[in-house]
Amino acid sequence: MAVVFDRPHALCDCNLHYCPGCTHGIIHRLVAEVIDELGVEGKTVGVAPVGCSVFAYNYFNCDMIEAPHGRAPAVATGVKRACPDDVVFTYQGDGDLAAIGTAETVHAATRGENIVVIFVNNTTYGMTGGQMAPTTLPNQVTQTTPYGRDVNTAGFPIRVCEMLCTLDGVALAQRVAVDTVPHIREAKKAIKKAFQNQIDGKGFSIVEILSTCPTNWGLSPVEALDWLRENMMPYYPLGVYKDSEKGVK
Ligand SMILES: Cc1ncc(C[n+]2csc(CCOP(=O)(O)OP(=O)(O)O)c2C)c(N)n1
Ligand code: SF4
Repeated sequence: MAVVFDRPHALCDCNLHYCPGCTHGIIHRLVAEVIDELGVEGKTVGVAPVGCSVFAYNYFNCDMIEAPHGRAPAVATGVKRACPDDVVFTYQGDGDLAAIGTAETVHAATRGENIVVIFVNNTTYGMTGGQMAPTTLPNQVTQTTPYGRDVNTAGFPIRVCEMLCTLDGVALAQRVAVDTVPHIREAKKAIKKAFQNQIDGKGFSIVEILSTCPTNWGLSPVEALDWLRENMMPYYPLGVYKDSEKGVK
């Protein structure tokens, strides 16, 4: 019988620990499908973050390195410079990438490091219980903003793609989402383009993926997808912010 749907080879045959309705699992699958389709599993090195996706090093079949909190772009820089023929990607949450790892992210981007950054934005510190992240929306209730994020005291959320697209070293900055099948397809195309950019030596590519955290948002999986659409998408518009072939949005 013909197999029409299977686990990508680049994803290990094991159970993922993510909560029901968490979209980290979908994003893992998309990255693994791209690795399979580009035929680069044997020379791919992934860098796992601190956060819920820390166990990414158990889930991908390629070589994986665990980076200290926020330092994945620096670790990826070292790997890529030492082994330029390898295909190197980081997988990072918004607490990891846009809080403690802001400097590493901005400087790897402006240096035009030839790496792929998979940036999972769920507006919260998922693993540690739902504290405010740099991406938490204005008035969003979190463990550390029980009355909602007050921008007068906590500042405004960081729009990472909009910020990075101003840097000359960036080849691709695109924001996608994984809330619907068409969006999931678009997300995969963006991830594939980012990997292809690296193979073609084009420089730093970041794909920001709007993702859910039903557990810390206090919502069911379906409600979480609605919340993402209604609250995240207006603040974080989907689109290509920079494509070195086409310029800045
Ligand atoms: C140096 C350091 N600081 C803080 C922590 C605690 N910590 C672990 S995970 C995490 C938040 C991760 O949130 P995010 O990157 O948004 O990923 P998510 O869990 O939401 O996927 C924090 C603050 C740590 N492990 N190491
Ligand atoms: S805490 Fe949130 S981000 Fe972490 S696995 Fe659960 S739903 Fe996903």
